[in-house]
Amino acid sequence: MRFGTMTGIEYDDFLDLEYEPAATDLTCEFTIDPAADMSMEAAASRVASESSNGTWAALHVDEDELKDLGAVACEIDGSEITVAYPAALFEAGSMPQILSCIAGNILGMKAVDSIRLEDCHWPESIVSGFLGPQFGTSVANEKLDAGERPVLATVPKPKVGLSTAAHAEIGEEAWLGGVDLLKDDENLTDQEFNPFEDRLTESLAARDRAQEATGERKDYLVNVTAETTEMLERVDLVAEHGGGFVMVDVITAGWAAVQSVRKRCEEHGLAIHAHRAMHAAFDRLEHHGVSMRVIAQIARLCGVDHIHTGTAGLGKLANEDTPGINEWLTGECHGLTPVLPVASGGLHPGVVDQLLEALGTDIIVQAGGGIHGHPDGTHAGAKALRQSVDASMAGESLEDYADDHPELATALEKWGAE
Ligand code: CAP
Ligand code: MG
Repeated sequence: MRFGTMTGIEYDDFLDLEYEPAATDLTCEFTIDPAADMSMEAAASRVASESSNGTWAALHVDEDELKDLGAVACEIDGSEITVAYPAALFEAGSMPQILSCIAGNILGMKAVDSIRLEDCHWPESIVSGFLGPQFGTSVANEKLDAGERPVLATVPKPKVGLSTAAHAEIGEEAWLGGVDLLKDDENLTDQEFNPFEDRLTESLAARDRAQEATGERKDYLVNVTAETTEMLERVDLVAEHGGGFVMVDVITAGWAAVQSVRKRCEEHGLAIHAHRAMHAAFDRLEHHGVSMRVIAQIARLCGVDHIHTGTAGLGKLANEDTPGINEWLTGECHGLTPVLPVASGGLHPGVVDQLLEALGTDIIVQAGGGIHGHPDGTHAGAKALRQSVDASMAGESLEDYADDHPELATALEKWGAE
């Protein structure tokens, strides 16, 4: 590579616009806005330097020992730059170590007014260090009976405050009405009003009754998120009590913890549902941070089976339309199992046809308020959601289908069919 000046290793040594990334490199695309006194070239070389093995001062070291570990800023296209990292820079299977390089100090450098990690291209040597998903999209039929339709999930509302009994009862109503999965809300873990183990056992008992009554497999995404040792104990409890899934809030828990949960879930054959609270701290700003696309890639490598990716603009949350994200989650990546995307946030039966049109049917459709806010309650709300999916799968308009499906008719009256 380009080291070898008499003055030591300097920023310039990390820029080489002639360099063609090797198949073994981790290639990252950033959008940058250089500081006022900086050219694109100067800023790009500083990004490559600080995120690999350079620093602000020229270093006088044995260059031969270091030359294979420097990143190269190898392309500048408008405000977009590409940086190629040699795989040897990274510890196999450590997501924290990789992120400390490619999404670390550089996000706060004075050399750039803003910088956003937009996309990564992962080489096989790095991918093979991670477990990846255990089940991924196959949960729809390996653990549930969704067939060709999307998997349906619900999260009881209010988010917190329901007693254990009320929570399990709402779950049972929703399962009986036609959803496959009950999910805890992100801020429900192990509080006094609804302790973890009580909720787990009562909800799984309700699940068993609903399975018996409907003849369909159902399951519970119980939120195990906690300090890591505690979280792993909760994972063990889920297995002990016969659950098939756990839910982890992956960003607040941290990727190292997610990797630990993934290993433990392998022992028990449990699938991992990834909620992504706090992702907007990284991906909401258009010009700074880390894109949801990269967060989804990280989640897949770390081994989650489902992850929330937004609702194609049809829901309640901003910044939820990341083009190509679901394709990346399900596309080929050195043999990684595909992840099932979850559409959630402000969904109701009236938007399901458009949602499936936009995102396809290999997804989880999750609704909280859009089920429990139904004028006739949770059971009717779950039926209405399932009816809207059945109508969409059959290619019928929601309004026509509602003619002889009263629960859907009421939902459309309440929220409209957009
Ligand atoms: C949905 C939800 C989810 C959000 C997360 C909520 O409830 O439970 O946490 O969907 O957003 O509390 O808002 P509603 P995302 O169905 O009642 O909106 O999936 O974008 O990460
Ligand atoms: Mg929630």
